[in-house]
Amino acid sequence: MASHWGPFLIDSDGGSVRGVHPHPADPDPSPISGGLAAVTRCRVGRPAIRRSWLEGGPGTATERRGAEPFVEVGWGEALDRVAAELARVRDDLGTDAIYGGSYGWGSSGRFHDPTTQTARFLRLFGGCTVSRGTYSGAAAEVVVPHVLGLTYHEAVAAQTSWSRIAAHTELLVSFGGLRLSNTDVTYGGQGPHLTRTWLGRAAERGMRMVGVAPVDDDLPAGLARRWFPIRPGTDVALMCGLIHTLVTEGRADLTFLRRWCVGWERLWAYLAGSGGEPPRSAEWAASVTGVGAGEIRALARDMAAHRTLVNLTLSIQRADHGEQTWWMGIALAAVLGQIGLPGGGIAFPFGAAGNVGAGQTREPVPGLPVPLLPPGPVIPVARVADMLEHPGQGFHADGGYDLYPDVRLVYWTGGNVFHHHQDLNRLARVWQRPETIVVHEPFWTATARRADIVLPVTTPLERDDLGGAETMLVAMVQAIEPVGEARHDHDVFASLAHRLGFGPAFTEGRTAGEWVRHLYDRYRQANPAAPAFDEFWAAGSVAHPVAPMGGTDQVFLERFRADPEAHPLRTPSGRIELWSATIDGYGYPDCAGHPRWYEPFERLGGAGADRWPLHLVSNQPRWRLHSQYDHGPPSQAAKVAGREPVRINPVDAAARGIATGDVVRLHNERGACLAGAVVSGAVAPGVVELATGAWYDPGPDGTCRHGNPNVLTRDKGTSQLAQGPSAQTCLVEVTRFDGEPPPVQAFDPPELIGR
Ligand SMILES: Nc1nc2c(c(=O)[nH]1)N[C@H]1C(S)=C(S)[C@@H](COP(=O)(O)OP(=O)(O)OC[C@H]3O[C@@H](n4cnc5c(=O)[nH]c(N)nc54)[C@H](O)[C@@H]3O)O[C@H]1N2
Ligand SMILES: Nc1nc2c(c(=O)[nH]1)N[C@H]1C(S)=C(S)[C@@H](COP(=O)(O)OP(=O)(O)OC[C@H]3O[C@@H](n4cnc5c(=O)[nH]c(N)nc54)[C@H](O)[C@@H]3O)O[C@H]1N2
Ligand SMILES: [Mo]
Repeated sequence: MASHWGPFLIDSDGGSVRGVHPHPADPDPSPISGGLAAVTRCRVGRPAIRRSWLEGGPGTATERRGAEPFVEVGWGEALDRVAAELARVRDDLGTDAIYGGSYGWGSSGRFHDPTTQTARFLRLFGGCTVSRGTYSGAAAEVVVPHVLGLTYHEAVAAQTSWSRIAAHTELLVSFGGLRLSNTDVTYGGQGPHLTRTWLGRAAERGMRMVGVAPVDDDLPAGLARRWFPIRPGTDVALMCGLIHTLVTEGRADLTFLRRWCVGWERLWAYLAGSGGEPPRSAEWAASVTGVGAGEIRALARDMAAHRTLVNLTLSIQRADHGEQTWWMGIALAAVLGQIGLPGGGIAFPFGAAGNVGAGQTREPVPGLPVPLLPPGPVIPVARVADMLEHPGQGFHADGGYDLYPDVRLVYWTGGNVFHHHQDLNRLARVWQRPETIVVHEPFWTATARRADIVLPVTTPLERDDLGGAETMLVAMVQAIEPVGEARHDHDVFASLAHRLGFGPAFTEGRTAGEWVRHLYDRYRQANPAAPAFDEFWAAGSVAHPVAPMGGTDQVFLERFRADPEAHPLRTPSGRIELWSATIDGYGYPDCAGHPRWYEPFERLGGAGADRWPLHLVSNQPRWRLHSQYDHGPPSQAAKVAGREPVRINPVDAAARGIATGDVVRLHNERGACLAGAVVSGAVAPGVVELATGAWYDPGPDGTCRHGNPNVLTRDKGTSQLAQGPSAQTCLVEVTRFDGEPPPVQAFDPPELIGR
């Protein structure tokens, strides 16, 4: 079986999972697979319709979403009602009134991927309002093309190979650490896990690591490593201090800055302190970051004296003004002058996904074809609540200006917006505005519970599919019967398409099983050495001929460095843009023409810290993928007092009378949640760490009883440039919860009325 967290073998009795075993080709399997033992639990058994919607029609008592019972109906009735409602909204209000942005990871599998299925269906239907970008890398996705002239995905595929890092890098300075557990996962399909092996080889040869991060175990244990704790959200200030030191001490590579970059003079004028601004020196950086000025200078010297790779993870851009961390990080590498040299320069986002540095493109296994997007509104993905709240209001993004559409119908598959979006109390309010919300889900997630119509769908264990990863193609052979009345997303859309008059266009006359064979045959046309389908299916997987990008031994921006005239970047200047006339021309107050420090809306030592003295880091969970299989054994084993664990430094815990195992309350002006305390020196003083994805479980006063951090985060765009999520900018207070804590009800199904 293939998954976002790697290949594994599944042992089943046809109805349930008996065991999940590591794949023989995987040297470092992920614990996440263990969650699949719970695949039959918390399932949506039958199509279900919210009672008031069923009785009163679209728009009835929408404030009761998530609070009232569902009526279970047959598939025929559910599909008739969904098709009629789609047609009503399209015909009366137009397709802009349907939001099909539907962000989420769903499950891997080339054919059954719910995002692709939904896009094909809604585009053939006539279109809808969609979203662009990701919660993962929204700011990076917009900055990288402006600065390096590559799309974000081109740049990630072109990253320096691990083999080159292992052979050449002397010092790896990583902003956001290099969290091995995060490399368990790659969107769309992870192959065997090799990051630990590569890091080990690099360390054996003598590579040292510096992890700039609020959490110590963001760096793998057992290697030559140094933890550089920093106040969260202040990386740009540290980068400024490093650059300032390099320049004033004569260690900057001015030749590189002049020949390979544009805009250095303007950036330096800012950093040196002009127009009444302070010089962005090591002393200034120390006052912002909490790191000593001497340490900053020592790190700058170390970086200049060695083959140094500057790595940027995604967490540092998922914050207020997140665009700046990546832009200034590229500037720092440019000042060091090692961009394009083996093992030196700039890298991203190692430590945020398992396939970075694999030196190969994603296996070209064809997926379900998606027709062109009909014209219609496109919103930055994390602006969904703004859209629902402010129809007709204008918004800026990357030089464009548009109006939010008036959305009346929301169609969601493969995502859990009531885990992933910021400020869930606000989302719950604006979620009342649409007239109809349709969700396809295997499980009774917080999002499914807040729908009007829930259609139960299968998981990958209940269907045949093709799994593509870097080095292997996996036969995802159905392991168990569909649970309850679950159907495949594809079959649901095929039935709807037939009702709406475009069935043959959607299915092209193929069943799901026939599509899987058809896609394999197309793969085989491109890879003639691959065996026939039946042979592949029986073998379970094939190692496939990989399509190397510049060889498996590539160096990021090597050709550009070798000859910038012959191989210019696709930026307006052909160089690395430390000054972007394009961005400057947008005239944004919150994103200038060169990277710079902006005060975030809150931070330790800055705004808000007098009221909320702790910084909340909501990072990725080790024991699950986001909210998926939170009810499964590995995630449940990590819970403390039945709640999501929150780690707090011993100093902060002592000041609050908190001990490991206590139930605690995290709160700020946006919301509150309970969690289970773990006192640990692995988090810096002033920092608390609560991973994302605990199933949202608000009590009567809105406090999440289970520990979803997004009741605390603010729903604000990074800046007008990218409008990405700023989840990592978040201050809180933590107090011990005394008395009898309320029970967690996240995993109890909603009240269901049979019919
Ligand atoms: N505070 C804070 N919030 C964050 C982040 C953070 O760092 N801090 N990180 C953000 C990031 S980077 C991301 S990517 C998002 C992740 O947010 P999501 O991608 O929304 O999270 P998942 O839990 O993976 O949700 C996938 C859902 O799809 C369902 N599903 C699985 N397979 C199928 C299928 O075949 N069909 C259908 N219809 N459904 C299926 C699963 O049951 C699950 O409910 O969270 C974001 N939120
Ligand atoms: N096991 C597992 N792996 C995953 C996922 C999962 O759900 N489970 N999700 C995947 C997804 S969708 C994505 S997008 C990637 C995300 O990749 P990232 O965004 O890079 O990962 P995070 O875990 O959010 O953050 C990594 C570390 O950055 C540190 N950090 C937070 N704020 C700051 C800051 O302001 N400055 C500095 N210097 N460090 C900071 C935190 O201590 C945190 O542990 O991970 C992927 N990997
Ligand atoms: Mo992500």
